[in-house]
Formats: sequence, structure tokens, C-alpha cells
Amino acid sequence: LTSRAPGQSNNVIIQLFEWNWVSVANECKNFIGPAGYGYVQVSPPQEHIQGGQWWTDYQPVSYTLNSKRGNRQQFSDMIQACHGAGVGVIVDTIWNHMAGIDSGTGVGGTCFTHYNYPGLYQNDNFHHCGLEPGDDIVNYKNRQEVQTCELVNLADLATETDYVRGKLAAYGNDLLSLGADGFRLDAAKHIPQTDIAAILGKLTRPPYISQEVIFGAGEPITPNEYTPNGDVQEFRYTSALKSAFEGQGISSLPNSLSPSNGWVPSDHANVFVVNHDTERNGQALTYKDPNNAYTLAHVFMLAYPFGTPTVLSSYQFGGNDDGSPNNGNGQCSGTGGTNGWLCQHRWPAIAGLVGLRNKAFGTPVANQVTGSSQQIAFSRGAVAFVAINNDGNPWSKTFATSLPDGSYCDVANGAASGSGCTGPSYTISGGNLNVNIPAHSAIALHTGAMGDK
Ligand code: ARE
Ligand code: CA
Repeated sequence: LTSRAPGQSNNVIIQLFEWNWVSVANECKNFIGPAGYGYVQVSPPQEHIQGGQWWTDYQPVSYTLNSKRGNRQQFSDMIQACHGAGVGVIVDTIWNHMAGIDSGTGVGGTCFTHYNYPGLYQNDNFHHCGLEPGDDIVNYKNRQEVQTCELVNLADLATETDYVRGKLAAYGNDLLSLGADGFRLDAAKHIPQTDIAAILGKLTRPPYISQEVIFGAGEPITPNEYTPNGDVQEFRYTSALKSAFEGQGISSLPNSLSPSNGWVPSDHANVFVVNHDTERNGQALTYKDPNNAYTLAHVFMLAYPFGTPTVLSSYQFGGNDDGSPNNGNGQCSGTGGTNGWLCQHRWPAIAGLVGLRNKAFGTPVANQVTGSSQQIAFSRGAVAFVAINNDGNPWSKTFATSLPDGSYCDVANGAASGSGCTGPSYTISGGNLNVNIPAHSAIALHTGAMGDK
């Protein structure tokens, strides 16, 4: 597989949060490849602490590929299966720290204490920043503290040393040897950009990189600093979608995406409606939100060209710590999830818009119009047209679309099937679409999903 760099077509990522390797392999073959997604991003594969909470994955105890998600063989088989379906695999990779708890036995049997991982790291491979109590980061406005103290008590690796860099690169190279296509670098803000660059320099080939550097107002460490290493997750995009859809209005969203906004530029930004943290901390739209805002935000993200988008595919939860259902055995059914899994990547509006995004790749936004502050429509070249009505009232209008005349399936509410559509279809006449869009809904048409072929 040739990895698709950002800026190429078919580059949408699905974050398959907590799916085990066998289930990822099946879903790559059954749905993800055929639907035109580019990558799956999987949960951390290295050995980690025991426990039922989802976040045990983020406390590594060794780089053995033995985790709740499966063993090395299953991990390797998954990559081969996804590649066979034309899907790349991005691995959530933890380079900043080891465990947070004092001691224990990992899921693969490794006995460890906070600063001692047999055969791997000892006390002097960690930072001991000296901040009382417990060396924990308190002040995000202090660069040195953020990078050498402990993030929520997680033993902080001395990434400035050759020894630690060598071990992290060896782990990265092991993942690459099994065919991994990219890394999501967890807690990248807590590692100096140049330390990451040095580790990347030891890799046998360059993977796609997405760095988690959360923008914080007034913080000295910025997302933009990390662009020399690869993509950076732009959390200001997530916040902008949430405030727009929840009241500020979506009609001005394109303005907030202008190159002068100070954000990570489009060609280095990895963006999402929500990830696994913001799904729990109130800082993003989630599947629990009313009025279809969550789905409509995905329609916007996928239709409007900005950054490399990631779609979170997650599970229903009550408590924030709840682990995944079914022992991590991800399951979908038809156009949704089953047994507690949500399978957002199969939702018609999301999967449909991935098809639209791929078809419209490289075409400019045109015919942009707004109605109320909660209504926006635009076309992409002469290939696609999208209208999003996040208002409580219908939006009735004749839109200029630049589309060739004909009948189109509405891929926000169905798909093309045989010679027709599984959902509504619309006629373009003289390049125009005359339509009444119900409250809290969207319409999406493109030349890859005609209703009369
Ligand atoms: C768990 C317990 C803790 C316990 C710890 C150690 O919850 O109470 O102290 O274990 O035993 C995930 C969970 C954590 C969990 C951790 C380890 O979310 O709850 O801790 O795994 O098991 C900052 C970082 C950013 C980080 C967020 C959460 O900058 O990198 O905090 N996000 C990543 C992952 C998380 C993961 C980790 C890092 C750790 O995506 O899922 O934690 O591997 C401002 C700042 C941000 C800051 C944010 C929150 O916005 O600008 O930089 O994010 O506040 O503090
Ligand atoms: Ca650190």
C-alpha cells in the first residue's frame, strides 16, 4: 500500500476507538475499504496496565504488542487485512510516558514499578522534575514544567537522551515492520518538538504523523510549533464547530477557517468533530447532543475542504471511565452499530459525505450562500453540492449548484443503489436546485451518486 499523504484524495481517517484487532480487520474488509475511507486509527497496541477502564491503554509497561485489543499476530493480521481492503493503519503511539500507577503487572505479564520496567527503562531514564507534590504538571504556562514534569502522574520519559530515543524508535520501527502507515503521537505537547524530530529521524521510513498538541490560550507551547514533524491535531476546529452549531451560527464557519486565523494550516491540520477525550470532557459535539447537530457537523467537516479529517467511531457510555462493550469486539449492523457500538463511520450522512469528499477532491468551494446564521450551502466545482440547515425552520430556496442537469441521490440521507437511490433524490435543472430543506437537516449531491444512471 502506498500511504496517502494528507492533501491526497481518499484520506479520511476513522478513529476506531477501543476496537480489537480482529474486529478492525473484519470492518476494513466489510465496510471501510469499500466505502472509500483512507485509514483507520487504532487504539494503543503496546502492553499496558490491567483494568476495565478504557484509559488503561495509555499506561504502557512494555513495547510487547500484547494488549486488551489482541496479540502481535492479530495486530499484524489486521494490518494485512486492512491493506488488502485499501485501508492504511495509523497506530496510537505513546512516546511521552510509561505507567501512572505505582506498580503492578501488565496485561502481558510484565511486572513493573513506576520508574522500573525490566530490561527497558530504569529510574534514570525518567524525568524527576522536583515539583512538589508528586512531580505533577500544574502550570501549563511553564514550558519546562509541561515537558519534564508528569502528566496526571504518568512516569515521564527522558526523551532528550539517546537511550530513550533509541527505545522509542525501536518500538516505532517494530510497528513499521508490521506495515503500520502512520502514528498518532499521544501527548506530543509534553515532548519537545526537537525530541520528536530526533526519534522520527531514526525510523526506517517516514510514517504519516498526527501529533496531539491541544491549543491552550496563553500557553507557550503551540500546535504550530510541531508542524515540522508532520500533521498536528487542531482542537480549535473542534471548538469552532461546537460553538457554531450550538448557537453562534454555522454561516460564518468558512471565515474562521481562513489562513489568517493562526491555526495549524490546512495542509498540516488533522481535524475532527470530536475525539475520545473531548467526547467525555464537554469540549465537543457528541452523539448525545440534540437536534442532529453532531451529524450535521460531520457533513460540514467532510464537505468543506480543511485539513485531514478524522471520524470518531465509538461506543455508548454512561460513566466517563467505562471501557468498551463486548470485550472490544467492535460490531456494526447495516447503517449503524449494535451491542453498544455506535459505528458512526457507517451512518448514512457520514459514509455518504466521505464519498462526496473523495469525488470532490481538489475542486474549489463555489456558489456559497447563507440564509439565517444557521444555514449554509456551497458547491465543490461542478461535482458536488451541499446545503446544511442547522436552523429550527425549513430553508426554502433555489440554489445555483454548477452541477450537470439530472437526478441525484441525496447522500446525506441515503445512497445510490443499482439504478436508483435508497433515500431521497433531487433534480438539477439549468444548474439549479429548487428545494425545501427541513429544519436540522442537510442535503448532499454529487456526480458519483446519480439517481438515473
Ligand atoms: C488516569 C486517571 C488519572 C491518573 C492516571 C495515572 O484518570 O487520575 O492520575 O490514570 O494513573 C488518558 C485519560 C486519563 C488517564 C490516562 C492514563 O484521559 O484520565 O489518567 O489516560 O491512563 C492534557 C494533555 C493531553 C492529554 C489530556 C488528557 O496535554 O495530551 O491532558 N490527552 C492524551 C490522550 C488521553 C490520555 C493521555 C494523553 C495520557 O488523548 O486519552 O489520558 O496518555 C488544557 C491543556 C491540555 C490538557 C488539558 C487537560 O486544555 O491545554 O494540554 O491536555 O487541559 O488537562
Ligand atoms: Ca515529557
